[in-house]
Amino acid sequence: MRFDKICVLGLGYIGLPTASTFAANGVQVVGVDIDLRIVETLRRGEIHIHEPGLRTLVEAAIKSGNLRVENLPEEADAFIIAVPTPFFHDKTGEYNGETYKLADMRAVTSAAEAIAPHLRKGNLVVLESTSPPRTTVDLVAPILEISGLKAGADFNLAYSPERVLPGQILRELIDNARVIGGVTPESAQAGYDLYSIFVRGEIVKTDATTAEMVKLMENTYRDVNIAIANEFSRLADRFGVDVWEAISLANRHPRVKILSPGPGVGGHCISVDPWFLVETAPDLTPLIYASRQVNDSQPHYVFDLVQRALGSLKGRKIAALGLAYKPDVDDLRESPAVEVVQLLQDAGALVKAFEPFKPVAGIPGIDAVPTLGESLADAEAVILLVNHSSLKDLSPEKLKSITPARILIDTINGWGGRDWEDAGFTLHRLGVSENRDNSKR
Ligand code: SAJ
Repeated sequence: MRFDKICVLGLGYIGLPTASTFAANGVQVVGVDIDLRIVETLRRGEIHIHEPGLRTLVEAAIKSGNLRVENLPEEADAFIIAVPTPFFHDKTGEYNGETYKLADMRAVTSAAEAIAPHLRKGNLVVLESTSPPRTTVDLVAPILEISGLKAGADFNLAYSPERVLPGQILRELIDNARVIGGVTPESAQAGYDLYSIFVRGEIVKTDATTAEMVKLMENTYRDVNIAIANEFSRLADRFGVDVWEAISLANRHPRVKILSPGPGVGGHCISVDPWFLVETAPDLTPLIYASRQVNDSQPHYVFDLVQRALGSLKGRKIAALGLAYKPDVDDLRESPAVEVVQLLQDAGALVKAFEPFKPVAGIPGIDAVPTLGESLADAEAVILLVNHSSLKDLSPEKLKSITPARILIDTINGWGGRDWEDAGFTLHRLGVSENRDNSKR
């Protein structure tokens, strides 16, 4: 199948790189976003998200004339839906007395409704947004069929999850293996033809619901594995063990690969997607549910660690380093670091937070300062919340020269393995017991 012109709906972390990469490969792309500020920003040649290499790619795509940015879709050979699927913050489901989160599919619904009037025979529509199982067949197909055309017969419909890692999106978009699930084998083939334009990794065809499950299984697998790492950090703390040492030793086993504990699981994917499985089958997902509970409670565990280190928090001056949901990205969505800061503030601490990738963080109620120096200047304790390269590379000498604080709390193993004590600091680390008795273990 030939694709001369495509419409990409949703110009966020996935849609914008995807649209620009198609444009860079000679396809006429209409990038669509309902947010007029995003449309205007892109038309000015600027971008609204931080992702290495993205600015250059978008600029080139727009300059070449291959990428045009609009706020409504138009006729095209293919449509890609890459809109957010968060969960509702104001409503939940319930099963056996336990509450669970519900996917907010309104953006997918609106995108499909916006495509329907422009749909023609022979078109391909691909849903990329992470969605609960059966969304493509049960939600998207019926909306598109309002056009009078039949999914799988008159037009092709497929689900293809994105799997790119924020921070490495441009490379992974091209190199990662890609799954294309069609509502019919012909739809899967059409999806295959579309992504073959730029994907160098293997493209594997399947049905739409399998592809949806694959995506949810990948992120849920990671969530469950991070949950066990977080639980290990709590156990190590109780038993006087250094969890980082224990993990590195366990990982020498040829079939063990324990992930890293930390202040919790954030971002718009791993902390959200497992709920899509719980929501659709709460009776079958006790493990997934429990893992979500462990990871969601990890910021509280970190808060307890700070309290153990400092005693009463009221009026204490704390520098919080890092607010992003993970290292070396600017994304603050569902960030456990933000939650830790909020918990500290609620307990009366005077927190000055510094996020190197978003110096003016703009989170209501959080005092984010624009420089590291400002955050540290009058602090009595410093808490490392995100392993950003620039923060974990701070040496004891450097830190000593810019802060009077001598208490350090490392929630992410950024500062382990250095001689902080010689420099006059006391270092508290997540998953490393305060009461380690080296003589008897
Ligand atoms: N985290 C830990 N310990 C770890 C690894 C991660 O606490 O050992 C935390 C991170 O700090 C972060 C969260 O988990 O808060 C998620 O980070 P991540 O790097 O694991 O994943 P994301 O959300 O940035 O991207 C994931 C990826 N999925 C998998 O690795 C299975 C990516 O490939 C997906 O494309 C992306 O979700 C998505 O969009 O779904």
